[in-house]
This record gives sequence, structure tokens and C-alpha cells, in this order.
Amino acid sequence: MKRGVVIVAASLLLLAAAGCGSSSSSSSGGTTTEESGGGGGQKTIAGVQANDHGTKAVEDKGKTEVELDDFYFKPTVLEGKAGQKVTLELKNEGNTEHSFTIDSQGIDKDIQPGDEAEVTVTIPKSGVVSFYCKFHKSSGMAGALAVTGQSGGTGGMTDTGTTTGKGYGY
Ligand SMILES: [Cu+2]
Repeated sequence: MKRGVVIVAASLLLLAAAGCGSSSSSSSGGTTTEESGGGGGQKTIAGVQANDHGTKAVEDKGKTEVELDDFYFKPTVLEGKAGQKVTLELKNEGNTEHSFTIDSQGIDKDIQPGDEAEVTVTIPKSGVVSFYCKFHKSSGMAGALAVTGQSGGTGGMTDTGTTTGKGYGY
């Protein structure tokens, strides 16, 4: 009898908490990125879970700047013409050492905090090529080279912006 009262009281409290808590729900679970429900900016790029900081077309002439930070590449996906050679200017703006590594192209460049480095990469003929930081790949520090216009279909990259879904009522 006593226990039933307690349970009812508890569930009333829960209801009350749920009712007024929704307006000010700023408790987003701390700083871990274990399961970011869409807002955290993680996506699977070329089969690698990566912290997404945008897609950019590479420069036709000149260098394309890529920022290395703790712990992401920005831009994260570089798009160019199939087979195009691209010079990347890598800038480590983080507080720890990072690397720019592409296994299939024999590239493995270590960059100290505040330093810059240049690498020449090749946009794949089709699909995507994964690059990553060998120190922080498991933290989602990865990205990809992709052929312009093909990134939506290949390698499991999710292309946002094309999901309209609703609104076709006309
Ligand atoms: Cu790193």
C-alpha cells in the first residue's frame, strides 16, 4: 500500500519533469561523441567513421588548403576531377601532432602543431579514397578524396541536402 503510493508519486514527478523539462533540455550528454544523433557531424566516409567538417572542391590551379585540427580535417571531403593531381597545403591548427595519410598513394606526412606541409594527391578515377590521421583515426579524424558529383553514391557517403521527403503536396 505504501509502496503503491510511492510509485504513483514517483511517476507523477517523472511526468512533471518530462513536461517542463523539454523546454530547457540542454543536457546533451557531455563531450563524448559516441552517438551523435545527427547534430554531431559524424558520418561514414569511404567506410570510415569521420568527423565531418564539410566538402569542398579542390582548386584547379594552385593549392587547396586543408586544416588539420583536434580531431578533424577541414574540409573533410575533397572533390575533384577523376585522376586529377592536386596539391594540398596542410595546416596543423591543433595542439597536437597530426598526420595526413593515404595508404594507397604512399602518403604519410606528419605535421607538428602550428606547422604546414605540402602533399600531392591524386583524385581517384572513380569512387573515393580514404585519408586519415594515423594518430587519431579511431577518434574520427579521417576524410576522403572523391570525384566531383560521385560522392553521393559511392563508398557509403551520405549526401545531405537531397532528402526532401515532405513537402511534395503540390
Ligand atoms: Cu590527428
